[in-house]
Amino acid sequence: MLDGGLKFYFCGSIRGGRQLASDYQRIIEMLKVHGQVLTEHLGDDQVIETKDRILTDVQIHDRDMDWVRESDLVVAEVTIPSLGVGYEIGRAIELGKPVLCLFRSDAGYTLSAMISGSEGVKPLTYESLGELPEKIGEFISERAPRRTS
Ligand code: 6K6
Repeated sequence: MLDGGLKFYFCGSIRGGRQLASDYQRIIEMLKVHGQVLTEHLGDDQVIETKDRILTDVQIHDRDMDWVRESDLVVAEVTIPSLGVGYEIGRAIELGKPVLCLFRSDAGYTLSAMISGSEGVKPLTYESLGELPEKIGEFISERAPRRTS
């Protein structure tokens, strides 16, 4: 682990649809057991509706990309198709970030081949949130950057 603990960038749909917002909140809580979540607001409709609404799209994009650069690991909930989440995943791969993509099998969506077929991501299909703490722990053990000193 790096000095100061792990930093996660969590991705989840906003303009793509907020039907799974409460699940995003649960996943963010699971990540917080292991470190800091830079995008904690993604589980909270009220913060998104108020605080982020006052930012321009350019400010949102630039702030979020700074956080992707700062993060050690990216965890994306990809069940609801979202252009923003797909974009963040692609940029994170190019930046060499480990990316875990969580896809819920029973929600009636189909995952894009550009995510499930990408070598740059670890895809994980799940049926219930209860499966995730263990799987997230495994991803962190396998892929988290380690202190060299
Ligand atoms: C509120 C209502 C509409 O727009 C807002 C404020 N927008 C955003 N605030 C924070 N992060 C955002 C915003 N729009 C996109 N993002 C980033 O893209 C988040 O990190 C999400 O992971 C992803 C969501 O993309 P869309 O395409 O579903 O919005």
